Amino acid sequence: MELKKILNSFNIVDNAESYGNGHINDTYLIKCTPNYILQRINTKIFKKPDEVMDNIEAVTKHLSVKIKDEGGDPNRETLTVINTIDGKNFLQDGEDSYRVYKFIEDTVCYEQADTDELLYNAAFTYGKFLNMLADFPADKLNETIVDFHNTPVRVKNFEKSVSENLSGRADEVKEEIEFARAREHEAGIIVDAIKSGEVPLKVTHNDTKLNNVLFDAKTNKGLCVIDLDTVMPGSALYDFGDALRFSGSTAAEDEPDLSNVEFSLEKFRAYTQGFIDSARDSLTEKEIELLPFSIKLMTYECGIRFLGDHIDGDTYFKIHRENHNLDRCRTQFKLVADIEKKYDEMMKIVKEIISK
Ligand code: ADP
Ligand code: GN1
Ligand code: MG
Repeated sequence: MELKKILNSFNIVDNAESYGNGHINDTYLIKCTPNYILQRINTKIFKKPDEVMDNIEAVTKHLSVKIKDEGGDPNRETLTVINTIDGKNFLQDGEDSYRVYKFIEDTVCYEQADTDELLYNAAFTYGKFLNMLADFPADKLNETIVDFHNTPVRVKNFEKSVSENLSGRADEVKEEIEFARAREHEAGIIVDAIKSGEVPLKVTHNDTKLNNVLFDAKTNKGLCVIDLDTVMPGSALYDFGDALRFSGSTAAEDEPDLSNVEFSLEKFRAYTQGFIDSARDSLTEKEIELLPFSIKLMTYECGIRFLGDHIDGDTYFKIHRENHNLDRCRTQFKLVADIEKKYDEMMKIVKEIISK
């Protein structure tokens, strides 16, 4: 369907321009009064867009009540889904699915965290998000991507990609495959702790990149958590670990020059402080003990996903240049190796923060 007709289905008349840096959905800014965000949901990845949108509608309604109760502004502090003229929360157009959100004005979205203050604020915002969803009935949520952070399943899928070698590239990345294989034995640590009950299942975001938080342009405080497609039962460790996978690096996720890529203990300290300050009361001893490990595991998991996609022939993550997924994989593996070196120091920092 042409864009004009899609927009008319949401009772919007105006133009659209491509927006944002997500790897999954196609995002457009619709410039009119007020502005909107239009997204084509990637239905190769989210096979049941109706279930995704039912989750998002339920979660944002819940958040909206909490935000109002705390004296906040739900129009800015959570996403607002705009229905179609038929009252549906998304538009199905043949194979394609589209949704519209209110555009949240006067915000900034960062691709990298350059100050400790920003890291602290991002962590506080994701911690608060977990707190606000602590009483959301998890059984009402659809599992939009099954086994999303089940790392042993991710390892199995990775091994399948290597053995199928659809792109024929496996021979060129032997070193990376070896790196991944040498760490496969640690893949089950968080899922096992969930199974044994030492780590509780919670409603979590599961994709806590820095660019999934909008910051208030005036105060630079974290304002709104976006990209709610993967809100599902999970572990707070997934949210903490994935956030530092992205924000703890001294370089971008796709930095081609690995000499620029390190895991920063300073960034780690700032983020951990913000996360503990907001989520401390709900964290168990085991979760606190596993905080540094969760970063290593989420970084490893993302690395094998990028490498698997490179070997599959780039069918999952959007790429913008040749070997883009391989570059992304290499930054993740460089970070894993650096985290291994800095692990004792990271444990020490967590202890210091907790005992304050
Ligand atoms: P993806 O799943 O592809 O990552 P996102 O939902 O994260 O897509 O959106 C991509 C980008 O669009 C975000 O990083 C942010 O910059 C911008 N964005 C998304 N929703 C809004 C909104 N409601 N208001 C303002 N900006 C938004
Ligand atoms: C994708 O949608 P986006 O760009 O925020 C991916 C995450 C990865 C991330 C790596 C649904 O996130 O799991 O960690 O890329 N989202 C999905 O940058 O697979
Ligand atoms: Mg995103």
